[in-house]
Amino acid sequence: MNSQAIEKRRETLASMCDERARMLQDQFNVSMNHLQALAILVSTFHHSKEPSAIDQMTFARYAETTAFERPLTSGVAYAVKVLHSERAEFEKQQGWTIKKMDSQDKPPAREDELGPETPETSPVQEEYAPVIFAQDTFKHVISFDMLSGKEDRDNILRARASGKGVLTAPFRLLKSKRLGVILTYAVYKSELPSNATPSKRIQAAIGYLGGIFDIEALVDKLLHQLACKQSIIVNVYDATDPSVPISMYGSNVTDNIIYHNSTLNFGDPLRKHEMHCRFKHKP
Ligand code: WA2
Repeated sequence: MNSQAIEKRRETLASMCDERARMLQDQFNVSMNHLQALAILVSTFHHSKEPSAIDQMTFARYAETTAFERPLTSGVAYAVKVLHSERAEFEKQQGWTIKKMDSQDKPPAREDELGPETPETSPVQEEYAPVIFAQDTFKHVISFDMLSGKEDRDNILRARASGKGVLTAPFRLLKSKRLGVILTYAVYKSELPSNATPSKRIQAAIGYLGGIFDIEALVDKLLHQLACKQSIIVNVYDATDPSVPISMYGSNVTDNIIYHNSTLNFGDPLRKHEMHCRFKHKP
C-alpha cells in the first residue's frame, strides 16, 4: 500500500474508534444520571417518609421497569449506613444479620463440604453498609456489608466525602464472578448544603446507591448495534495506572499493528479509561 492509502486507513480507523468511544461514553453518562435520580428517589421515599414508602419489592419493581434508562448497567443496589450502636436494632428490624463480603472467596472449611456457602456474620465494626434493596438480578447481595469488600469500601468512602459519582476499577463480582465496575452515589440527610465540606458530608451520609456495570456484556451489545462490527477490534481499558492497564472489554492483543486510542470520560477524575481500536485484517 502506498503512504496515501495507509494514511486514509488510519483516518478511517480513528473516526470509527472515536464514534464508538463517544457512544459508550454517552450511554455511560445517561446511565450515571439516572442512577443519581434513583439516589434522590430513595432519599425522598425511603429516608424522608415515616414509615418508608419503599421496600425490597417496590424497589426491585421500580429498578426493573426503569432499567432501560440505564443502558450500561446490569443492576442497582442500595446500602444503608448502620453504626455499631444501631446494629442490634437494625438486624432485628430486618430479620437478618449483617454479613461479611469476602467470606465467599475463602475455600470451604472442609474438603467434602458441598452445597451453598454459608456467609459469615460480620465481626464487630465501627460502622457497616449492608445492602437493603437490590434489583432482582443482584438480590444475593442483600444483607452483605459493602464496607467489607475492598473495592466497594473505597468507593463508598470516596463517594460520601465527595458527593460525586465514583467508580471502582474492574473487579470480579460476588457470586457471578463476572467482571464489573460499580458506580456509587452517596445519599445524605436532607439538610446538607450543596457546598458542604468533605467532613460534613461524611457525617451526613446515610446510604449508598450503586449501579453495577457489566462492561463485557454491555459493550458487546453496544458494538453489535453498529454496522461493520466485523471489521474492527475494540478493547476498553481502565488505564488509571498507565503501567498496568486493566482490560475491561475485548480479548488480549498480541500483535502490535497500528491502533487508534480514543479517550473515554466516565466522569470520575480519579479514573482514566481508553478505547483501543484496530482493523481485523491487515491491508
Ligand atoms: N453489587 C453487586 N455485586 C457485587 C458488589 C455490589 N456492590 N460488590 C461485589 N459484588 C450498594 O456502592 C454501593 C454494590 C455496592 C453498592
